[in-house]
Amino acid sequence: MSEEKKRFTNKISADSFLQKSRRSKDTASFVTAIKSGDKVALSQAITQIESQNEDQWHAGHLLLDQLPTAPKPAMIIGITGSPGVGKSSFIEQLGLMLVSQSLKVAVLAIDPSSQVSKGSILGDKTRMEKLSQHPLAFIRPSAAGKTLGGVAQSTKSSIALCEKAGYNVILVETVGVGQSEVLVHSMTDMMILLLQPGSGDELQGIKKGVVELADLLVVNKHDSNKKDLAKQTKHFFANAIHMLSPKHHDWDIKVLLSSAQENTGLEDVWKNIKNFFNIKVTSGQLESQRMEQSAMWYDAYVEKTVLSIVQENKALSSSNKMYKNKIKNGEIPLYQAVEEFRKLLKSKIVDK
Ligand SMILES: Nc1nc2c(ncn2[C@@H]2O[C@H](COP(=O)(O)OP(=O)(O)OP(=O)(O)O)[C@@H](O)[C@H]2O)c(=O)[nH]1
Ligand SMILES: [Mg+2]
Repeated sequence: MSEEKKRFTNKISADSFLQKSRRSKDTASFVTAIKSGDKVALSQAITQIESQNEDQWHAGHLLLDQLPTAPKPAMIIGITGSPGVGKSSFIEQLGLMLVSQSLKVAVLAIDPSSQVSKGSILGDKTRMEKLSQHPLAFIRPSAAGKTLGGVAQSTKSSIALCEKAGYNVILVETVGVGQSEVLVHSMTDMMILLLQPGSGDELQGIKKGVVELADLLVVNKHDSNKKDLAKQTKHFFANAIHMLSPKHHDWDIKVLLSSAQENTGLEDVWKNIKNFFNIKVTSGQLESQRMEQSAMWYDAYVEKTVLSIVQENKALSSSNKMYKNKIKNGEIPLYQAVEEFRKLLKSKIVDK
C-alpha cells in the first residue's frame, strides 16, 4: 500500500472512530438526561423515534435499548371513544389527580390518520393546558406525518421510552376512529372506553368490536342536564356487556360514571384501574400479555424489514414498480402479479 493510500485509510478509520465515539457519547448523555427526568431530552428522543431519517430512527431506537428497564412496570392505559366524547378532558382531570399524588404521568396520542389530517394536534395541547404545565407530566401530541416505521410503531416505541424514563402511568389517547382502537390495544395493558350519555347505539355493528376490547367503560359527561341520561346509559351498558363474550376470567368489566367538567367519578375510575393492575400483575398476566404483544410486533418488524430489503435491492424494487405500473394500466391481473413477484423474490432468497 502506498504511503499516501495508508494515510488516507488511517484518516478514514480515525474519522469513523471519532464519529462513533461522538455518537456513543451523545447516546450516553441522552441516557443520563432521560433518566434524570429531562423532558426536553425525552422529547428529542421521541422525535428521533418518529423520524423518517434512517440514522435518526436508529439512534432513537438504540437509545431506547440502552435505557435500563423500569424497576416497576408502568400502567399503560389506552383511552378510546368517539370523537368529542371527552377523552382529552378526561385525561387532563385524571392526570391532574395522579400528579397530585406524586405520580409521573405521560400522555401520548395515537393517530393512524395523522398522515392525512393533523387537526387534533393543537386541540390536544390546548385541552390539556394545566396538566402540560405540571412538572410531573409529559404530554406528547400525536406523531405528525409519516414516520419510518409507521405511526403505530413510533407510538409503541414512545410508550416504551416513557416507561423507561420513569413515568408511572402512561395514557394513550386514540385519535380518529376505526383502526386506532385495535392498534392501541396491541400496545397497552388496559383499555378504557368513554361513552356519551345516550350512546346505546355504540353496541351496533363495528362499534361492538370496540366495546369488546375495553376493560372498563365510563359514561362521561355525567353532569348538568345529562345526569339522568348518563345513568340510563350506564345501566344499558351494564346489562349489555353480559351478552358479550367475557374477556377476562378474573375481572368483571364495570361501567362507571364521570364528569371532567365537574371533576367527579375520577377517584372511582382510578380505584378500578389500580384493582385491574393488581389482579393482572399478581397473576402474571400483565407480563405474559406484554410478551405476546412483543411477539406480534416482532412479526410486524420482520414484515417491514423484508419490505425494506426489497426496496433496497435494485432488481427487486424495479420489478416491484413494474408490476405496480402494470396493474395500474390493466396489463396484468392482481394475483398473477403477486405470484410472479413472489417467485422472483423466492428465487433470490433460496440457497443463497
Ligand atoms: N358537559 C361536559 N362536557 C365535556 C366534558 N368533557 C369534555 N366536554 C366537552 O366535550 C367537548 C370535547 O371534549 P374533548 O376532551 O376535546 O373530547 P375528545 O374526545 O378528546 O375529542 P377529540 O380528541 O376531538 O376526539 C369539549 O367541548 C369539552 O368541553 C364533561 O365531562 N362534561
Ligand atoms: Mg382529544
